[in-house]
Amino acid sequence: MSVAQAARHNGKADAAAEFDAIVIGAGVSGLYQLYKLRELGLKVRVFETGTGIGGTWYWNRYPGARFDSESYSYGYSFSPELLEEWNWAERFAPQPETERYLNYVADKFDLRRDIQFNSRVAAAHYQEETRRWNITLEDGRRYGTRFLITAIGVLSAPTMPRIPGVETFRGQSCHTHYWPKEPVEFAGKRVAVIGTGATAIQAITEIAKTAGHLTVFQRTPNWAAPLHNAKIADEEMREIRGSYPEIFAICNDSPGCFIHKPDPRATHEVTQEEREAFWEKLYAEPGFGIWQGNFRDILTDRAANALISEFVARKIRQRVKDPAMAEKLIPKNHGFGTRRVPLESGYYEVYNQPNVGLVDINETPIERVTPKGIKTSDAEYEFDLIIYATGFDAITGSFDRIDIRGIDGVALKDKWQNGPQTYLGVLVEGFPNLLMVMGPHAGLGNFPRAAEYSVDWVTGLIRFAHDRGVTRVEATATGVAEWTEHVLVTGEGLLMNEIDSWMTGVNRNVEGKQTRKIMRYSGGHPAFREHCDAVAADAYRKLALA
Ligand code: NA7
Repeated sequence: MSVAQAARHNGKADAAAEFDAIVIGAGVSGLYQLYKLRELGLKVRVFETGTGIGGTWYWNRYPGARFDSESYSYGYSFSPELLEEWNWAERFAPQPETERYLNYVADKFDLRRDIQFNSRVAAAHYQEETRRWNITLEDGRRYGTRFLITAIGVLSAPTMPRIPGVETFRGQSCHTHYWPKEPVEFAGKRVAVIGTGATAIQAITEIAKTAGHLTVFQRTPNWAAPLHNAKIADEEMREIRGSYPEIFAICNDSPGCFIHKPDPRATHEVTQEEREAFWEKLYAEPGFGIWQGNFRDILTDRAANALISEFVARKIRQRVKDPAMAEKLIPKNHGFGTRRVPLESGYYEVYNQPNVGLVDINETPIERVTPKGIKTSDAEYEFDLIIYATGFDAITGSFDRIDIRGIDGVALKDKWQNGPQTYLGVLVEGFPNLLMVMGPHAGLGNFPRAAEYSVDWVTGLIRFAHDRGVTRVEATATGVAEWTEHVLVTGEGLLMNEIDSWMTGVNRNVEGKQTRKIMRYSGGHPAFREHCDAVAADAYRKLALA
C-alpha cells in the first residue's frame, strides 16, 4: 500500500506524518523559511504543488519572463558564502537564470530532502484540543503540524478570462503562468495575446520577434517604462560583490525595498527645465527609478502625477509611429505609477512592426473564443495559438484556494470576505499557529528583501514559543482591529488605492473581487519593520500566547 493509500485507508495522519512546522510553497520565501526552521532544530516539511523549486520562477517560464528588480538586489542576503559564490549574468535576470539560482540555493543548503513536490495542499483545519493543524493534500494524504506557515506568494493563483468558448479552441492555448517547459515555436504562427499587464508586455515583446503574426487584445493600456537590461561583466560583478552591504542597506531604507528611493523634492519645487532633465535621466536609467525614485509626490499629488504622466505619454508618442496607435497605447483612466509599472525592452516599437496588430476590446469587445480563434463584435480572427496573460487573483487568491479553517471550523475565506484582517500581515485572530509569510496587509515590494524579513520575524516568534513551551500563538481581536485600521489609514491619499488593479484586489474574472480594497500596507518597509520589531522586542505581549 502506498503512503497515500494508507493515509486514505486510515482516514487520519500517522505519527510519521507529524511535524513541528509545515510550510506551504517552495518559492523564494518557502526555501528560506525551511532553512531558518532547520536552524531551530524543528521537524519541518515543505509542500509544493510543482515538481521543482522556485515558485513564481518555476511556473512563469513564458518568453521574456524576468524580474524588474536589479538582480543583485533580488538574491538572498542571509549567507555571505552564497553572495560570494553566485554570479549574476544579467542586470535583470531572466526566468531561467533565477530558476537556476534558486535551485543552486536549494542544493547548497541541502533543502530538497524536506520538500515534498507534487503536493498541493487542499485543506488545513485547526484542532483546538491538540493546538495543531491537520493538513490534507489534494490526493488525500494527511499530515499534522504545530505551526502552519504559508509561503504561497502574492501572485500565484492565475485567473483565466470569463469569455465564453475558451474550451472550444482547437489550436494551442495557455495561461502565461502555466507555460510549458518545452520550447514553443512562433515562427509562421498566428498568435493572440489577451492582456497588456507586466506579463503580457514582456511576452509580447519577445514573441513579436519571431511570430508570423501577433494580435494583442487590449482592455486597459498600462504605463510602461524602459528596463535597460544589460549583461553583467566579471569586473562589474566583482564591484557588486564588494558593495553588497551598501546595496542591502539602501534597500532596507527605501519604502519598497528597492535600490531606488524617492527623491526628497516635490515636483513643483523645481523649474520645468530641471524637472524635464530629471525625468529624461530617469527614463534613460535601468530599473524602477522612474517609479520608485521619482519626486516624492508623484503618487500622492494629482497635479504632479498629471505632469509625469504627460512626460511618459510624450515618450510613447515619440516611439510609436502611427499616432492613432500611440493614443490607444496611452492610458487614459489612470495616471503613471498608479498601477504596477511594467518595465519593457522595446515594447512600444513592437507596434511599428508589420506583423503586429492591436485590437482595442473597448471598441470591439471579445464576444467569444471559437474553435478557430477569437470573435469580436466586428470580426473573427483565426489563430494557431492563444496566450492568456490575464493575471492573478492576487494577494488573497492563493489563500482562497485552500480550505483553511480555524477555531470552530470558521473558514478564512469567509472571515476575509470584506477584505483581509490580519495582525502585521502575519497572524489572524481565530487561526492560532497559522503564520503567513508576506501575507495580506504586510509591506510589499522587492520580494526577496521583504520576504527575508517576514521569514525572520516568523522564525523569531516560533523560536520564542519553542524556547518557552508555548504551544499556541494567536493574534488578539484588538491587535487585528488596530493593525487593520492602521493599514487603512496609511493607504489614504495614495492615488494607487483609487485605481482598479491587482494591488487593490480587483479582478474582473473572479466573483466577489469587483470592488477595490486595501490589500497591502503602504507605509513603507522601514515603518513596517519598526512595527514588527517593536512587537518582538516587547516579548510578543500583543499576542495571545499559551
Ligand atoms: P495583470 O497586471 O493583472 O494584467 C492582466 C492583464 O490581463 C490586464 O491587462 C487585464 O486587463 C487583462 N485581462 C484580464 N482579464 C481580461 C479579459 N477578460 N479580457 C481582456 N483582458 C483581460 O497581471 P500580469 O500577469 O501582467 O502581472 C501581474 C504581476 O506579476 C505584475 O504586476 C508583476 O508584479 C508580476 P485590465 O487591466 O483588467 O483591463
